[in-house]
Amino acid sequence: MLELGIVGKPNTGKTTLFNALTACNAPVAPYPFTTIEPNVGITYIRSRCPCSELGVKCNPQNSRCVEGTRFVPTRVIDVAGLIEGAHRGRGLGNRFLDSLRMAAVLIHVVDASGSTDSEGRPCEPGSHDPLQDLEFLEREIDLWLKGILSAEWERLERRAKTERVDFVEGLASRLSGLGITKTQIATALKEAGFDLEKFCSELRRISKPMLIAANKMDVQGAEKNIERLKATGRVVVPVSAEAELILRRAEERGMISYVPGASDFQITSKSLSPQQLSALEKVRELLKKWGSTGVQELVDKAIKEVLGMIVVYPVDDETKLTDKKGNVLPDAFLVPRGITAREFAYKIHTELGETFLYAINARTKMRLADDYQLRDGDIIRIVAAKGRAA
Ligand SMILES: Nc1nc2c(ncn2[C@@H]2O[C@H](COP(=O)(O)OP(=O)(O)O)[C@@H](O)[C@H]2O)c(=O)[nH]1
Ligand SMILES: [Mg+2]
Repeated sequence: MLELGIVGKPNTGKTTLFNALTACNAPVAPYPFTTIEPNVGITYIRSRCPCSELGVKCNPQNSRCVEGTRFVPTRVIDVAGLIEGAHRGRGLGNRFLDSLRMAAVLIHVVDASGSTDSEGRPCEPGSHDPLQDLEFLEREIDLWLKGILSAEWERLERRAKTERVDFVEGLASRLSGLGITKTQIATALKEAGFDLEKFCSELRRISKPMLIAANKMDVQGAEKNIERLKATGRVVVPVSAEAELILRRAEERGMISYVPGASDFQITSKSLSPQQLSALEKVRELLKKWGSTGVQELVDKAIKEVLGMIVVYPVDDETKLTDKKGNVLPDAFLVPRGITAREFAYKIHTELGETFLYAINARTKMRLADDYQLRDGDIIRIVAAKGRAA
């Protein structure tokens, strides 16, 4: 399963975001290093479920469907606060960085209100410039990669003086534990040449793409910084992790009805205290202003836009849109954009890939060309020589 990594300096709201995304409890506190071990949980990416368009009632097995919106699970990891020097082990940074090994995409949480200094200590709102936090974090990840690679890189360089050396092969074994592929290594080498620092920076950009969560948008003064963060050209999503956490907790306790990502909610309980009501109304004001808390949009963007994934629905029966047990549109798979039906078959099951014959588009009932690239929302039946399909 894909993994989203939440990174940033201490106190920007990473754990609050993690808790909102996973609606489970991890310790939150306004001082550095509250999080010692990484928290790992499951969160959901939003996608339009074909059920409403096709007028069928779905029975999701690996995902959830709420009023025509399919929520597809993905792993999320809350990495403890990183400060400058983390790659050298400062503030346990090395260990924290190591927990990013399997992350496919990174969410960098910054405190857009500027009320956290560069070491993660609370400070007067607006007194720290969040733009300063962007480059430091990218650099720490570059240097962490450099630390992992430098011995092997030097060895390859020495050998290259006397023989032909394949750098891609040489580096691949050091990087396989980081979920980094040979293609990614080759691309980074092509861009950077044989400059190790440049290579690490390219490799980070390619293998750990990042977007910015401009958190604490509810605090006065955040708005101006959000515009400045956007002006850097990075993908920036304004969020209030705290507001989303309030909503998801209230929903969990049956106080409100709220679908993650929605622009409003309904109060469903009659026994709320005046404090609870006023906290909820404050959140409602925020939703009115920003359209949503931004949190659901953030993870949707991370997976779909930044990582370039699409959602595909495999079925066994293309007329009933069911699996073998009769479940309608049972599974939603996150797969890379550009994948072919045969490659998709391998993702479902190695054997299905090996015995793949052809695939059918369940919407048109037409057989797909071998080079057809799957589209977001496609419903696909795989026909294989052995066994009958997904
Ligand atoms: N105003 C505001 N405060 C927030 C928000 N998200 C987190 N915080 C607060 O920021 C502080 C640090 O949060 P925490 O999640 O522990 O940060 P971490 O160190 O990055 O994991 C806590 O006091 C949170 O309540 C937000 O969206 N708005
Ligand atoms: Mg934390």
